[in-house]
Amino acid sequence: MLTLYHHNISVCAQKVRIAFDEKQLAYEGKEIDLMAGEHLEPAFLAINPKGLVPVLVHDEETICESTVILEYIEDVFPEHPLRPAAPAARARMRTWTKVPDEGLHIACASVTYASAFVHQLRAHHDKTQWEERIAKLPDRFRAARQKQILEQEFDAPFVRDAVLLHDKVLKDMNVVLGHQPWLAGDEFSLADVAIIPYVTRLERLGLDGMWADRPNVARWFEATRARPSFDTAITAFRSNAYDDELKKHGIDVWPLVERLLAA
Ligand SMILES: N[C@@H](CCC(=O)N[C@@H](CS)C(=O)NCC(=O)O)C(=O)O
Repeated sequence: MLTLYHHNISVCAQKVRIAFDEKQLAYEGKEIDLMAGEHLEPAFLAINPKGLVPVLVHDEETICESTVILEYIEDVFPEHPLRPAAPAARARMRTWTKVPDEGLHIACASVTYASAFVHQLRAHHDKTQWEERIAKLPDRFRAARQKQILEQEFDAPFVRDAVLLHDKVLKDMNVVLGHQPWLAGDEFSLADVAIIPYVTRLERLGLDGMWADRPNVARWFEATRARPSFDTAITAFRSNAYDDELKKHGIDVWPLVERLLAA
């Protein structure tokens, strides 16, 4: 029995849902309401003390961290493989799955918070409530970052670096995708699974201008959206509460992003 604790628009949860669909694995989904702070309640902290989704529970085993979950399900369910067989392609795949863990994920959270979530949090919580919420976050670096963003929005110092990191990843993707259809080579793999949610997030924030001059990224993104797993794992989980807000506020920040990229 596979149980996934997740959230509809969580990028890390999207990765795992894409893999489940590509591998034709059935699972039971338990949605954790991040906006309501359900991930910081004792019941969820008992499952993941870091207070983060996704979490996979497979029979008696609890696995946190999306990249670890992706590798775990490949190990346990090798059918419909998403890991290339050849060692070199597998190494290329892992180079991409490390990209979110080595900075892109935090950068994505920073850009999303600074452009959209900050407005949603303010709409749902007064200052005392969001201070209480931040105080509960187990990861103090994450807490400090969220606090700064709530206070300074797009002017928070690390938001610029977050935008530039996205730009660098898109640039690297454009080069690699100039000579192969998918990020690790000829086959769709965990490399693509790991990156799709981050490009989708930029698109949902109305920041697709970031690859206007990167045709290989545009072609790859179209190809990922044409796969049934995109609909099952991402589109089917669209929510007006989150997605419409992302677009509404993202459009406001596009001129700021453009300015940062031009500087
Ligand atoms: N490195 C972790 C990151 C997990 C993570 O940051 N999850 C986000 C949703 S995408 C979350 O639970 N955020 C709650 C919060 O920031 O309070 C992974 O890959 O699973």
